[in-house]
Amino acid sequence: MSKPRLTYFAGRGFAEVTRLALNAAQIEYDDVYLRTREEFLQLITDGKLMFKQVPLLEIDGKNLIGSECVLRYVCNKGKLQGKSDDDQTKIEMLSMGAKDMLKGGFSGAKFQATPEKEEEMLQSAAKQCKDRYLPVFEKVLGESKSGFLVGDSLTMADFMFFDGLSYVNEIPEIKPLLDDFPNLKVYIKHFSKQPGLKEYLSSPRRHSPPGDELVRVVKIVLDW
Ligand SMILES: N[C@@H](CCC(=O)N[C@@H](CS)C(=O)NCC(=O)O)C(=O)O
Repeated sequence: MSKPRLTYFAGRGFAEVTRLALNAAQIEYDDVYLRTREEFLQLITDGKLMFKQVPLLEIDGKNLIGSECVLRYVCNKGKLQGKSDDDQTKIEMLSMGAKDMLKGGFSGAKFQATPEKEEEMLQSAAKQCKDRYLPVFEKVLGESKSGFLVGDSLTMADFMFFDGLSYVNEIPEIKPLLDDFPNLKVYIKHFSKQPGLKEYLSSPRRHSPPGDELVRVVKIVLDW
């Protein structure tokens, strides 16, 4: 069987949760980075992008799209799921919260038209995070015996939450927020030393939060 191929930009964005899950499942894959408009249009011509959007994961003879659907597929394949219906429901709820937390703007801020708008978006995301999302995850982790969000092993909820939390941890002006959430600091360390993830997170394949170069390439590829 050929190696899975994950096509996206050379940045975290919508692909990062799948990269985290593939690495945790220790599934070898190739990252294919889009750099030109032509490469993107070719994928559409080839019928690989159902809704003309990336990321695309080519795996098991399928063209999978939709970041959450792709993540679910990889979690199922890697047995990174809940062990009961109750656990699966918790996973879904926490994943939704983690997704909304990220939607607040940590990854989108860099794509704003002016530095003022970028700063405004970052600050608003930080406030939402502090008031609504981080206290919930802090409490859940305080009650967890395994150090994971649900049950005794990694699940989709962990990949989605860690993705959002990484921005908080890596954007210097937002990072002090974590001082009020000791369990989250422990969680970052615990998650980061899991097999497969430890190697990935310290490798050059793990991208930084978006910078000017990523914004430039995305604008070219998507013709913004
Ligand atoms: N719901 C999709 C959204 C993906 C998405 O918006 N991808 C952007 C790149 S980050 C894209 O391909 N945009 C092209 C377009 O909408 O024309 C997912 O979760 O994967």
